[in-house]
Amino acid sequence: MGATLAINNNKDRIQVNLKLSSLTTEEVGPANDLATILQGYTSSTLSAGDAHLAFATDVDRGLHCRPRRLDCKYLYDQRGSELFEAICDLPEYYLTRTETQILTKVAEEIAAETGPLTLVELGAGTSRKTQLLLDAYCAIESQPDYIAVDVSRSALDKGRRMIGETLPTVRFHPLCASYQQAMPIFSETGKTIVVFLGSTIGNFSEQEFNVFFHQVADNLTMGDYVLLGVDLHKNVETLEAAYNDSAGVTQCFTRNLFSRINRELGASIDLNQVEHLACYNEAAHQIEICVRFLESQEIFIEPLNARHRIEAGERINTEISRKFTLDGLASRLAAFGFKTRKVFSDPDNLFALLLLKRQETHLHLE
Ligand code: AVI
Repeated sequence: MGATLAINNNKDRIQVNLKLSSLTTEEVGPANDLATILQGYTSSTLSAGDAHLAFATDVDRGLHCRPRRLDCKYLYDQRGSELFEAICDLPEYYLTRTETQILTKVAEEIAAETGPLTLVELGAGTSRKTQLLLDAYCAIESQPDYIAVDVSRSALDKGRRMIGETLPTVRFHPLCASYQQAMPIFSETGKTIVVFLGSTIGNFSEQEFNVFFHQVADNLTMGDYVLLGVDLHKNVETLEAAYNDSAGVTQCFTRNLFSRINRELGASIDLNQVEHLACYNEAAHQIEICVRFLESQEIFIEPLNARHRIEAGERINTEISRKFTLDGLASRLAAFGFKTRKVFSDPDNLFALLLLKRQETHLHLE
């Protein structure tokens, strides 16, 4: 089964999905030369010029919205990715630490449950935590394929160097792309586990969550897996401390988005007058992060020659981080064709890893 995909062509994609849906992943087998497929694939993702214009357009659109908002994916330029890595090491940011503890314990069990396969990680960053998983797959497979997907090329480069040093038998394939751009590759990778760690799913709105799982289900084949990291409900103090750290790294991370707008879009926002706020909305079970402008300022978007006046006291939303309960999640995921095979948590139930298996055929004809 050598499915050749015209990846930007919905009709072709549907045809391939129809073919794949009648097979299990064991029957499909891995693509012969993943590196070659990925090379062709990368050239179809956004060019630098297109990406710059998309950034300008998205910022302009978000500033026209009420309440004003910016897409959190733009937090992760090179500086933002470095700051996020620093956040992961903060004492208040229990998420990474706890997820790492869980992974350390259960990586072998996950590999034993799934057997050898291709790992595709969405939002891989520098692949730090994933090393634990890759290590377990190296024990059951001589040269596991690992596709690291991220919008930050610098993070992917760092990950490639690290994995090259620590796990040289892993075939590391960096893919600088958004999740949506990367998903059609799932049908080219044979038996697959999609790894989505860090509770990044919490940064999606309800609607984005549904679209995401719909697309993941559509692009996977029966018998494929998803490993999902989720942050769980807990007390407000712990949650708010994680997003208002005493060293001020999260404030720098949020402000960096505005400094990126200055750098890349020709604006001249005074960052000292931009305050980071992070509060837990108990009814919505989500941390809400925004900036408050301490004095009125103009945001100029040079590529579009657009101007936005932000008044003193006005807020611009930059991120939500939703928190989950296990019961609610498993039943919601079942609706997309995912059976929860295993749930792993820490003794304090701060965080959980869900191992999901793609079940019945799920055809979606647009
Ligand atoms: C990437 N994501 C899961 C982080 C979170 O916890 O929602 C992003 C973050 N923003 C501020 N601190 C961490």
